[in-house]
Amino acid sequence: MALLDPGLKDEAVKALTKSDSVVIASHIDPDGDALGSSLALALLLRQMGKEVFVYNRDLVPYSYKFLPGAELVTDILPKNCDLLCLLDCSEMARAGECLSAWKGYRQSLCIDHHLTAEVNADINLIYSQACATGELVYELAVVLKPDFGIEIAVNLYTAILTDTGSFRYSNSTPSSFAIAGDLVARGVEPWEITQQVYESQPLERIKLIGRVLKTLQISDSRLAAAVWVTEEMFAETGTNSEYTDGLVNYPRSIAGVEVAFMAREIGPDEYKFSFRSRGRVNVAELVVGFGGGGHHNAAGCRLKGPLLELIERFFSLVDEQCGRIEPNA
Ligand SMILES: [Mn+2]
Repeated sequence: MALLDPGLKDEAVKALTKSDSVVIASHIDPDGDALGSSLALALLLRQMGKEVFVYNRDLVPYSYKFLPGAELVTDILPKNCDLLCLLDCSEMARAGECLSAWKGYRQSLCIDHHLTAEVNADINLIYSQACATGELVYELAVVLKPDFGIEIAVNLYTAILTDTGSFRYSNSTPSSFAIAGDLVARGVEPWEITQQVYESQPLERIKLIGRVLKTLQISDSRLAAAVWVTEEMFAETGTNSEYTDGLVNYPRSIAGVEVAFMAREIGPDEYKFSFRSRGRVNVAELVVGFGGGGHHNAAGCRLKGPLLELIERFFSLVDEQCGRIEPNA
């Protein structure tokens, strides 16, 4: 069930083994996979005696502060290292400072599972069949340090748990479960991780959910649903964008809804859209014309314009993709 091509895996293992100093970077607004896979690799390399830096432009969200090694994350990109590893990041625009710094490192390695991967490193381990970047890091970990312990296991488990939506999404494969099983055998306590990730919500977040759900819009066809969140709502509830993780799953959970999205205000009349599909519509395709990217079932883009018009536009696109309406003559 191993995904990594043996030749490429060898190349990656060699690059990691011979490098004395390594920078590990992942996408901005990091999620459980970005952080879990980065920290797992970082701890692994530290145990191998390397100097390791974990770079992210953004802070570690509250729900992932428990991850072993979370304190290693820095928003200052170290220069002059032997190797730059970019994890779980398909677009250079989402890598923070890495794009400009890319050439400042002796070698680069990309490990990712996005459908729309546009990153070109010296070595590219890009497998969209992987449920999480954590799955690919696991395959490297069992080669680099077969007896890796609980701290690395917790990070990898969290990466896979969160990117599979707790093993509910269609990207949950036999290997997702097999790897999770191995990680549990290494000492991971599933309920402990569940509590940290999903059941330690600040009261402010529940208040924010209440505000956001009031914005619910549903298309005439009932195939698409949307919610939005504004700076004003953050101010009213004492929250920020960190608290919006997973909110888009509420509109998607409506019976019959194929695609749901959440728009988050990021500037005057400017929004970051996060799309989730139930499976029929490829939302990575839906956003690619708007400069966005992602996976079949989860994608995003940034757009300017009056919000309600943008929502209507996406409602029509979803209808078209579902083949329910004829395009206007
Ligand atoms: Mn991921």
